[in-house]
Amino acid sequence: MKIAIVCYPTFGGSGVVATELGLELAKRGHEIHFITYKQPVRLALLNPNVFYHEVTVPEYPLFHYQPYELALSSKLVDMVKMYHIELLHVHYAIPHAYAGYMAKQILKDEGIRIPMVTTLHGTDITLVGNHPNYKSAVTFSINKSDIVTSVSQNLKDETNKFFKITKEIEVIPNFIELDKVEVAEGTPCYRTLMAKDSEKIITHISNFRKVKRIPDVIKIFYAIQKEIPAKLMMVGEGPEKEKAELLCESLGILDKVIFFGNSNEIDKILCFTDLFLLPSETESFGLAALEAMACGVPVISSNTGGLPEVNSDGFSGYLSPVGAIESMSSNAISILKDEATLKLFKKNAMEVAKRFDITQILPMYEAVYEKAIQNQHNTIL
Ligand code: GMT
Repeated sequence: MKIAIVCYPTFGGSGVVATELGLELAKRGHEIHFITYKQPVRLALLNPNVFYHEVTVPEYPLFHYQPYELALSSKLVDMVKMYHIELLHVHYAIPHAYAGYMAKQILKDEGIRIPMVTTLHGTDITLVGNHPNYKSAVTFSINKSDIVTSVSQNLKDETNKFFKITKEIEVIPNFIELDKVEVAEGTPCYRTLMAKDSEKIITHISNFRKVKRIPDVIKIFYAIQKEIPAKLMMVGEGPEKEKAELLCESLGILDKVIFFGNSNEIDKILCFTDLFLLPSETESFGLAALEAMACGVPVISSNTGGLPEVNSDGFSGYLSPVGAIESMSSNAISILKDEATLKLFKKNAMEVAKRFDITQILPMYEAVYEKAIQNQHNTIL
């Protein structure tokens, strides 16, 4: 199939999922065209089936806001015609589903029918899309998609609760490419670079937005290091980072916390990690938690959104109510306190991650694409 994938190219779950999905589809022989404003961070172009088309928005002094949706719609139309693309897969409703719908309409006017699959990722529904300024356009573009998928059952339920959705939403969970995870037995882990043998390594990875509850991460670590020698790896960039550094300083733990910034070496960091913290306010899925689990890292998380569908309470880690710092800290300590317990949780985490291996999930997307194309074909007939 010839598929156009529209996504956000930045560090962040939806862009990562879209990129990894496209690359895997390309490996299976599909022709994949990424269409976005910047080359996605995890996109490797050395594959004859992978194309990248940049959307540029010409600046004009009259515009206070540059019309990205317009440029994206036009680019989609042009690329569909030029490369004979058969299907649009847009990740994140805002504004991609809206721009995709416009492209479909323009193409229809020229006698070209193309189906659109929209994948909902979370913040496009729970945080941004729900805002009254966006709601009607988001509802419209979801309902006008040919097939809608969501990354968790919880996100499907939330979408149906907050929007008047007339379409059935199919749940296709996020995935991990277990083959690629560099923690195979015997791989060097460079643990000694980051901590002493006696210290446990705790990690948090996110885009440091308010929704990630960064102060909770630090407070949980503060409680852990009082009981167990430990270091905290803070990976990512975002608006809460500066405050996080100040909080570490005021708690007197700055020497135990390493702020990495954005990293393309997540697997390497997870390789020497003992425990992952994700106390988010909401999380439609929690891809970062799954990536940790795939590297055999147990997860202490909140029990919000889709996290209970990923992290198995008392098995791959523990779940606590949002903001329950004490419970998260004592659960973390209970995992880290002896080697046997830690080893068991590590093994369990990897076992749960196996359910989300790309080899299980990718055929679900292929089936959805085939259905969308077939339905389109039947409508024309
Ligand atoms: O919250 C983020 O880290 C970014 C955000 C995004 O839109 O890229 O992530 C959302 O999509 C991810 C991939 O499906 C999910 O794993 C995250 O849970 C979800 N974030 C939220 O729901 C807050």
